[in-house]
Amino acid sequence: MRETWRWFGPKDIVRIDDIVMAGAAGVVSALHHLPPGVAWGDDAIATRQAEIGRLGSGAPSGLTWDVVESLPVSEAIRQQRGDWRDHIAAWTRSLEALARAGIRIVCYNFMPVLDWTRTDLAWPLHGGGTCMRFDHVDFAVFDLHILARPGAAKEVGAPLRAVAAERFAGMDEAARDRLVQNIVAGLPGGHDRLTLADLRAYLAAYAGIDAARLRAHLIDFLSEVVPVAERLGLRLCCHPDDPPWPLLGLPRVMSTEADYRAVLDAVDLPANGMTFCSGSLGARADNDLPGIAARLGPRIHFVHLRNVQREAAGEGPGGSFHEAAHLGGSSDMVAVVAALMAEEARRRAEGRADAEIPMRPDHGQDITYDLTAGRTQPGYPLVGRLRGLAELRGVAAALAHPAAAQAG
Ligand code: DNO
Repeated sequence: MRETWRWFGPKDIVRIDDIVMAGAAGVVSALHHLPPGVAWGDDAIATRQAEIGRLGSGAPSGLTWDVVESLPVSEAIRQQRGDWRDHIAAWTRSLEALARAGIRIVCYNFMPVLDWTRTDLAWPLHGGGTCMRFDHVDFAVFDLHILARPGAAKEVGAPLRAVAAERFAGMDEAARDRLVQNIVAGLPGGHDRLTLADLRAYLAAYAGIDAARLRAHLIDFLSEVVPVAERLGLRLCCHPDDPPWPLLGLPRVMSTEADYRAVLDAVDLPANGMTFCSGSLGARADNDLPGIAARLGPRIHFVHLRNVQREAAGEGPGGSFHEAAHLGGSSDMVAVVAALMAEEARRRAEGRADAEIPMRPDHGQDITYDLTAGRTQPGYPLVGRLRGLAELRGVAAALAHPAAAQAG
């Protein structure tokens, strides 16, 4: 796999020099300053490519911008309201500009309103490090008592309602505020921090949109953009829902293998692909990660590798989890890497030009120097990701080595 590293642009706490020292070959980035619905221009893309291409000293970095993450899909497109047709046209123009710049892989997601969601951005670990965590009780506290969403009480089961009520009663104002901030935090470099009022307005807008309808909107969108991508030689790859189940009564339709199968089959072209994110998919015990990598392999255009520890075994979708070390946690990362490498070998045998799949170490725990003031960037610390990349690189090197068979 081609080792890449997510970089949020010049505002990122990690420098291009750091990425080179981490040993990555390519960069994953986006024009985070441009809002969804606006077409990306040639100049802005070229500027980001130039930033990626040089070290702090001005010398060439040797890095290239390999993957766009994300080309944002607007709420108008997801809901098919307002300017949604113009937004699809803008998305298509962005694809054309990216193709002119030689950038071929484009990741996006179709999660309504909230992208990745955690209740704690700095959960303490043994030894002093921290990680991100999703606590299903805290989330129910937010839903039932802070957002006070109409309908929440009907959806949340009685036992969880009771635990949530008790926890809410024990939280002071500061703890409640922190929970709100964590849930609506958004990505570093992004501008999608929401207020509770924004969130309520979005939820109201989704009143008539169930999972079937959202999936139909996704398929409508893909029916327009995938043929364009195919013609331009680009590969689109939808990121899974994180966590992979509905939140706040909002539908989520890219959470399981069956979800992907439905959407990949509906617009059955190679350009319609998947971002295989082991961390997002791995939050559900019923997602068979190596099996998904094998069965959907030909359509995997980009890979995120990270691990989660599911905390309540057998609880099914909706339970708590935290972000483990890359080789720790509930998912068998070696089996995942092996399945992805088998897919690469299959592509090489077929003569596919895209045999090497770009992967990035996704998220990381905050460890050592990540814990110093000014080094915090939720999910995207330097040292934690460096550790993850180094471990994954070791797995890949070992699996590729002839001595691996001998080691048994
Ligand atoms: C979180 C990320 C996601 C991802 C988008 C892709 O850290 O994995 O926010 O970038 O969902 O569109």
